[in-house]
Amino acid sequence: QKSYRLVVVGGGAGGCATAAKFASKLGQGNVAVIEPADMHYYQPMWTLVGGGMKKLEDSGKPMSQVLPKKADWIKQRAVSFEPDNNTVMTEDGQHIEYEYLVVALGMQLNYHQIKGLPEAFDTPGVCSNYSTLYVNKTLTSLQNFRQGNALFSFPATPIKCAGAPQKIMYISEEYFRKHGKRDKANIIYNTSLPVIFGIKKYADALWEIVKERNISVNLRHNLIEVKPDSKEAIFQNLDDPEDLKTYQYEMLHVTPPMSSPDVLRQCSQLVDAAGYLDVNKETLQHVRYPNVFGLGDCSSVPTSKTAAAVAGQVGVLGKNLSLALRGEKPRHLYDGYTSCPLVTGYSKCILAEFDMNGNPLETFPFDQSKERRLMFHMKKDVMPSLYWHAMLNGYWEGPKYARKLMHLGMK
Ligand code: FAD
Ligand code: UQ1
Repeated sequence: QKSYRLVVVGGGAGGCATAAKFASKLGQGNVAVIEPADMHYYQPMWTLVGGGMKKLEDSGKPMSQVLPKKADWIKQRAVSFEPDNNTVMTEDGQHIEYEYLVVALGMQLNYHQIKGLPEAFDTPGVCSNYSTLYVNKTLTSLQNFRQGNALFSFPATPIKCAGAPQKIMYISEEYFRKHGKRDKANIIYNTSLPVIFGIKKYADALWEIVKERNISVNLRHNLIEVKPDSKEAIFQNLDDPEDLKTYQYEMLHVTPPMSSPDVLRQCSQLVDAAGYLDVNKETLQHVRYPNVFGLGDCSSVPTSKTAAAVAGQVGVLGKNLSLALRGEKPRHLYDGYTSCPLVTGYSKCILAEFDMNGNPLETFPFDQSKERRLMFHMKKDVMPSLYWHAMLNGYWEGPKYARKLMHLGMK
């Protein structure tokens, strides 16, 4: 049995950044990261991979290169938590004991909840930017597209990066135009949500874009089945569950239902009713176990789940955990900042930034609901280095100070 001052479960965006902060602070042998994956992926790049603007290989680095050298990497899947005994169990039967625990497990993709998946991914035209297994098929589907419906789905669960299901649709629309087959494509966005986007300011801008670009949007439509033999996708009307609608597809981009990871959901002491790690939404400390903190997609914080949100949380969690390690109470508060760069094609982007209450919280002193080339370059060319070099080393805590600086002297 091993014992650490700090154990971090999950070495993704939030776990890696947090481990980096504390591995240097607490020193060799005091911090462990439990993470089974060989590769660490910068997932926000997958939108661009699907559109052929980046390669899948560009989005990943070996886990061994990104996790902090001063932390012990336990290359195992966590299989259960015993918060009353300060212990995490791993798949190979190790009991890892901690003084403090940080949970950063991300989200689980549940493709299997759609009938016909994942098998239909082996057939033409079915793709998904959300997984390394299927993201390359998005570009192939665009290349092989002849004529018919290009369908884009959004599931009836919370998801990470709620803009991504439609970003690839705008990219596809431009792809078809560039390759002379726009008039052969009927582009349809079928979303489970009652809105095109959760924040009105950006939703208004997006409605203008879909109108202008002749894209059909159907609200409250939930993908429940894929029939690859007949190339049909079946959607349920969420306002009238008996009402099922069949759409033929030439291309179908699936955003899967998602949930908190099973390993977490199974530990009732740690989670809320929805299965997410039950933390105080401002301090990120667990509501029942003061030596447990959590951040990122697996937490109950009611903000839109993004890497940008994780960046802000890394700062707050870092400061509060430092206080806790010295026996003091957490007092730093997360403002709910999150951001979604809504890529609308091969050169433009709306940079949505907002807080937990759905109010815009924009960094730049201009209207970010307008499509801009500058924001596209920030997303494509600046963000990846910011992520790999600053964020994962614990140095990027979101654009809070940049925003304050740029808004100096303004209302
Ligand atoms: P993750 O980074 O997903 O890390 C979770 C880690 O936990 C993984 O390394 C996993 O291997 C590990 N793990 C899982 N199970 C176990 C287990 N049992 N034991 C131990 N470890 C385990 N965000 C933005 O800010 N901007 C964007 O433009 C954007 N676009 C996106 C586009 C797509 C297509 C996708 C998929 C995501 C996008 N995101 C974007 C969201 C962003 O990637 C996530 O919000 C972010 O990675 C969340 O960080 P996390 O640390 O919570 O989880
Ligand atoms: C951000 O901080 C971040 O995390 C590294 C992202 O994830 C890739 C983002 O997409 C965005 C937009 C931000 C916010 C950063 C700035 C400079 C506005």
